[in-house]
Amino acid sequence: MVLRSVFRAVIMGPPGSGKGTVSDRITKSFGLKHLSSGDILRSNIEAKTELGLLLKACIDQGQLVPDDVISRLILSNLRDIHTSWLLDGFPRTVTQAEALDGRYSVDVVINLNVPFATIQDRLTSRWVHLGSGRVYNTHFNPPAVQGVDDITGEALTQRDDDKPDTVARRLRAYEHQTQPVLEYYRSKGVLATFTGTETNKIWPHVLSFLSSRVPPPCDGQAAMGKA
Ligand code: G5P
Ligand code: MG
Repeated sequence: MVLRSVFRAVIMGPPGSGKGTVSDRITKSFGLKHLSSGDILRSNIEAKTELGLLLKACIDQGQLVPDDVISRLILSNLRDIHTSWLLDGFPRTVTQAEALDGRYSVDVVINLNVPFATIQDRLTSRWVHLGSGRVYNTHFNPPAVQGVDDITGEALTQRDDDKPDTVARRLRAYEHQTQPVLEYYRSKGVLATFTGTETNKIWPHVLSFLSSRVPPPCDGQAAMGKA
């Protein structure tokens, strides 16, 4: 039996920088399992779990949820994944990064460095499919039929935290609480920053960077390249 190493990646960037969009392309190209902290929280809200009800106000106001709660939630999800993974939206504070470090060593951190000025417009025209986390945008990547998910045919919704005031608060939280995490990973030598205003221009650089680093998936099925 040939044993292959597990590859562990994190994707970071301000709200609306394209983490979900790029994660989807990475998943299709490299077969990494995508875990988004925001998607997990939103599915708890949708399912009206105790945790979801407790955290909804916090998320709707554009504030980060408590470190211990999100760290426990993500680490318990990771425990069930035995293949290569990509974490999106976690860690978001140095405390969370230390909690992750205590359990796993991260191979690369992809940082999408998109200017704040580019972001506001993107979020107000975003539509999401709650079940899968698939993201659309009325200008950038519209669904085939307006308001409907391409794959399932289910209705798309807009996120409660995509209102302009809330987006401004999320950007402030990013600046004060999340940017220090970039320094944390830079000092560990795993940070790779990709700067730009368009995902389609950033993506080829991410693709080529990961192509030389991600080991082939165990079943060898995931196609490399086009997403
Ligand atoms: P989330 O869900 O992690 P954010 O704020 O980090 O939310 P968000 O909003 O999900 O990030 P994104 O994933 O970076 O953004 O971006 P995206 O969805 O791919 O793209 C945004 C839009 O732009 C889409 O409509 C897309 O189609 C479009 N787009 C992409 N590229 C382009 C382009 O080139 N051009 C154009 N025109 N459009 C483009 O977290 C939500 C909340 O959960 C809590 C917090 O309250 C947080 O605010 N939370 C945590 N709290 C504490 N700790 C954690 N670790 C937490 N994680 C989540
Ligand atoms: Mg996202």
